[in-house]
Formats: sequence, C-alpha cells, structure tokens
Amino acid sequence: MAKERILVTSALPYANGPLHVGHAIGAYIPADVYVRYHRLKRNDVLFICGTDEHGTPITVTAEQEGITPKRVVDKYYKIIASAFSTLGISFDNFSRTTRELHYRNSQEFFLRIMEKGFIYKKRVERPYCPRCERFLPDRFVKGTCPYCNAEDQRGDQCEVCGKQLEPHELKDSYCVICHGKPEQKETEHWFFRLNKFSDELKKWIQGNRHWPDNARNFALGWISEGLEDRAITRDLGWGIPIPMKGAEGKVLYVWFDAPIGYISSTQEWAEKVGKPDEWKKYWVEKCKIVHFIGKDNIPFHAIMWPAMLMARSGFNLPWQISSNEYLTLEGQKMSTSRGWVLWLHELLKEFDPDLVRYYLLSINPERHDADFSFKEFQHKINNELVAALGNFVNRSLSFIEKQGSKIPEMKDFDELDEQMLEFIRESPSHVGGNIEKFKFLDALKELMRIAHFGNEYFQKKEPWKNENSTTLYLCANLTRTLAILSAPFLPHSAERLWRVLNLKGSVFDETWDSAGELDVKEKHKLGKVELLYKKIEDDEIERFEKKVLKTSESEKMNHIEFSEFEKLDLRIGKIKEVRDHPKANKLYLLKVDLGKGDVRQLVAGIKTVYKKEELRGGHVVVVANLKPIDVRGEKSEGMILAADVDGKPVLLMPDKKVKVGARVK
Ligand code: B3M
Ligand code: ZN
Repeated sequence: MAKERILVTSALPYANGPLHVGHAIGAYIPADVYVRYHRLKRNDVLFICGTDEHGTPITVTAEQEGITPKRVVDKYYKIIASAFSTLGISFDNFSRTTRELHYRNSQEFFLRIMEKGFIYKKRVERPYCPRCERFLPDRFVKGTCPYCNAEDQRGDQCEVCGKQLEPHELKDSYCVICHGKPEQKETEHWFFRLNKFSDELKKWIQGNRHWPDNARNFALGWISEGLEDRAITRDLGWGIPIPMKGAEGKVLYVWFDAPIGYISSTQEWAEKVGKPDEWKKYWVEKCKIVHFIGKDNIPFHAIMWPAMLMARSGFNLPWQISSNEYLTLEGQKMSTSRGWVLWLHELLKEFDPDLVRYYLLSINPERHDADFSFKEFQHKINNELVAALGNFVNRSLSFIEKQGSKIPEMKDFDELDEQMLEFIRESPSHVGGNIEKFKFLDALKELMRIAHFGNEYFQKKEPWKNENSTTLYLCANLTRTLAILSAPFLPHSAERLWRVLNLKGSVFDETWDSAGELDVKEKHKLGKVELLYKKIEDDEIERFEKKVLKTSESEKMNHIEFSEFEKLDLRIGKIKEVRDHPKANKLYLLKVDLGKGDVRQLVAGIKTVYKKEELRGGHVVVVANLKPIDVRGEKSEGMILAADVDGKPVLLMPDKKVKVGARVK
C-alpha cells in the first residue's frame, strides 16, 4: 500500500503553569498513540508541538507571581517539556512560540492576508482599568457570559458554553488584577474578515464527513448564527509586534499566532534535520493534517484557523480535529486556584509512565467527561494491566525460562492452537483499525483482549501437565505480537518486553503488520525474564493521594490555617503626606507612619475617590510585610486596605482613636 503522509499536531500548551493529568489525556497521549502506530505502519508521519508563550494567560500569571512574562515562560517551558519526555510523548519537534522564526512567520502571515484585503483597521471601545491604567484584553477581565449567563467567565472564552468572547462582551465585568470596574475606552485594532469565509467554511465542514460530531456540530452551529469579524490585535506589551506603523504598544492576538506555531515548529524541525525545505511536504504538498486538542479549543481549530489558512491560501487545511472532553478529579472539576489538581510531573515522579498512560487511556474522555480516581487507578493497574497483560507474559515466559529458555519447536496443532494462530494473524488489524478511527478506548480494549485470550489459552492447554511444545511456541509468539501492538500505548514496557524476548533491535524497528506473523523462531533463546509491571500497593496509593491532594473539607473550601493568616503583618498607620504620582494620573504617593520611626512610601490607586486633604492625618490599615514593588517608577513598601464598593475603593479606618503601629488581628 502507498505510504500516507500525515502531520500530527498537539495543542500548544500555554507555558503559564505545569500540565495536569487532564491536559495529558486531552491532547497528548492519544496523539502519541496515533503517531507511534503510524510510524510502525511505516507511514510518513511527523509529530509537532511546542509551548504557547504569548497572550494574557502568560501576563496574568506573571503579574500574579510578580515576575516577568519571559521568566514565566522559561520556567514552565522546562517543566512542561520534561514531563512530556518522561511520559514518552514522542514529538519530532517541540518548539516555543517565542522563537524568532515564529515571530517572522506570524508577521508575514499577517501582512500576506492584509495584502489580500482580509484585514482592516477599526476604532473600537475596549475595557480599560482606570486604576491599573491600562486596557484589559482577554483574561484580564472576568464577568458574566453574554450567551449563557455563566458567571465569572474569562474575557476570551466561556468555559460553560464554549463561545469565543471578547472582553467588552462580558456583563458585570471586573479587572482580575485590582477587581476594579473597567471603563470603555477608545482604541484602534486590526480585524480579520472572518465573516467573508462563512460560505467557504460551511461547505468545507459539511464536506468533512469524517469529522467527529462534536467539532462538526459546534462549527456548523456557530456559522449558522453568523460569523463576526474578529480583532486579531491586542493592547498588550507582551506578544508579537504588529508589523505596521502606528501599532506601537499592540501585539498580535495569541490565537492568531499560536496555530501558526504549528507551521513554525515544522520548519524548525526541517532545519534541525538539515533539510530546510522538507516542511513543505507537510504543509504544501499532499498531506493529512491532524490536530489533537481539548474540546475548548474547537472554535479556534474548526473555524478561525481554517479561515486564516483560506485567507492565506497555499497551505493545507486540517484534515481531522480530534478533541477530548474533560477529566474531573475524584468527581470534581480540577481547579488550580483551589489546589484541586493532579500535576502530571508529580504523578510521574511516583509511578512508571506506562502505568499513567494505561490508566489515562483506559478512561480516555473520548465521548464523555471522565473521572480520575486514585482507587480506580490502583484497581485498573492491578486487575487489568498486571493481572492480564503482565500475568500472561510473565507466566508463559517464566515457564519457558524454567525449561532452559529455548523456544520449543512447533508440533501438532489442535483446534485451540488454530484459534490462537488466527488470533495472532488478526490482532494487528483489530487494534490498528480502531486507532485509525481515533477510537482509542476500543483500541486499548482490543489490545487487552489479546492478553485475556493468551491467559485463557495457557490455562486450557495446561502446559504443566501436557505435551507443551506447540503451546509454548505459540505463547512466545503471542508475546511478540503483544509487544508490538502495545508499543504505541505502552512504549517503555513494550521495549522492556522486547529485551526479555531477546529479539534484535528495538520493538519500534518492527512493522505493525509483522505482529501478525510467527517470528519468534524455534530454538531462539529468551533473555532474562523480569516482571513487566509492579502492582500498586494500598499504602503506596494512599500516601501519594494524601501528599498531592488537599483532602480535608476545609482545604477544599480553600480555608487557610490560622498560622497562614498570622503571617500577615497588618498595622495601623497614619498618613503624613499625600502627593501625586509623577507618572500616573490616578495614583497617589503616600507617606505613612507605622510608629517607631518606620515611615513608608506607598503607592495607592485612590485618587479618583479621595481628595488629598481627606487623607492627610487619617489612620488606615497597612499590610506592612508585603514585598516592596515598583509601581511606574515609584517604590511601594506595603499596601493600604480598602473595601471594593462597585469598583471604587473605600478605605478601612478604625472607628476609635488608635495608637500608630498597633497590630490588626
Ligand atoms: N494554548 C490553549 C490551551 O492550552 C492554547 C492552545 C493553542 S493551540 C494552537 O488550552
Ligand atoms: Zn485593574
């Protein structure tokens, strides 16, 4: 059969935090199974990814952690790349969207579709935070979704209905940094004529009969509601500059540059392998492009990105979009802020990556949301992976080892042996057929069916009682079949098994279809038999669960210990002096006396509400042990407390005379 050419991409994870188990099964493990399978099929497949390092997900984290965006992405790029490598995700290239090649690509892409008339400039109103003195793009704003009324949604996308949003569309919005109420302020942005592509997109999606329902229905539904042109620039200091005059202080919207990252990463790969033009084989020549993503990324991959490609023209459109539903943790939605999350790198510190891959694949949220549970993790490993696959391999190979490790010759065949032969012959297409259809749950079931059949066969044949040459010969061969067919799912243990079988090279040098042949020959000598998998013990899983999850009710509520509260040094201070901030017209510089000669300078965003004379001599509550920060060139050595009343600060002041420096507890 002619070789197929396939480019597989996994969503570029934001480098604003580590990956959790939901990410891992969402867009990476299934993609890796798919890629490893096609490599064994000897198709021309390339696997591309990288970190997404722009946009407000990065800048919001930077502000919250008090470090620069560059430090955020450098830190998490390392953590993410290393977790992928431990898990055995076999990218051909893992890039970063902050690389120069990608800047060039994104700017060229922008200019090219601009030349073709698909980008225009428009004056618009956008949310602006008077207190922070800046525009609030995307995730800098939260509020109520205008489509489904879900509360507290981010300004870029509603997590509940999945709609792509713009911050100004949110109702009851607030600034995520200072919780103030944004104003609408005029600014200028570049828009992509998405609407122009409605018909072309519709025709194309309707023609994509091989797409899964979720992506097709979502995309067609959105088109039928009417596609609006989208702003593809943002007022933000972090991102790819717009290659135009008059665009200072603006950058490309992260969802404009991120998918172009797939192309940039392919080009980077081509350069690394010393064939700089080779990327065109995947993007320009005939090739199937398969995007693996989480379901919240569907709108961008099924509508925005294809429309961008249509506008650009000359590049392949996606052939398939494989998206997963969500993973909950012990029945609850994962939430980083509440600490209810299972980080991939922590799980991998404790458990063999193939155990993690097996369990996650066995609950793959292909069609429905699925749940990660520690008990079930232990149960499935011990009662499926160890009891079926591990047991069959160990039992039959140990038996052969005891008889001198030599594969006996094949003798007479009975009906059961015939069945076994047929099983070996047919297994590759049973497992492979499901992988090709993106049915990873079924593929894994088929794989485990082989192991179950092996156990049954061994049991029925009773080689400890009967003449056993044919039995052991076939068992050794079924083990080889299992090694090859399990390799996409369980790459590390498949390789271990290959060594035990003492076959040459690596299991990945074999072809998928050869798994249906009898290729462990008579008289071949096995290597040293070792256990393929270890059971997970009760205390092991319990200890781990305790370590990584906050299980007590109070912690689930995000309660803090008194000792944590005590860390705050809150004091009464007296305002001695009030001046205007020289560079910011909504900020004051205060001199606040905290007693015993401790006079601090504080920057406070209260100028729009309080006059200078109202403040002088007033007593306020000060967080005295806050790390000093620089606010637009002025040092701020603490913070005064205020209630947020409809976005306006109301200072907390004691209602009786209090000594300066008194502790607040
Ligand atoms: N970084 C969203 C996410 O991590 C985004 C994917 C980009 S794929 C081009 O969920
Ligand atoms: Zn603000």
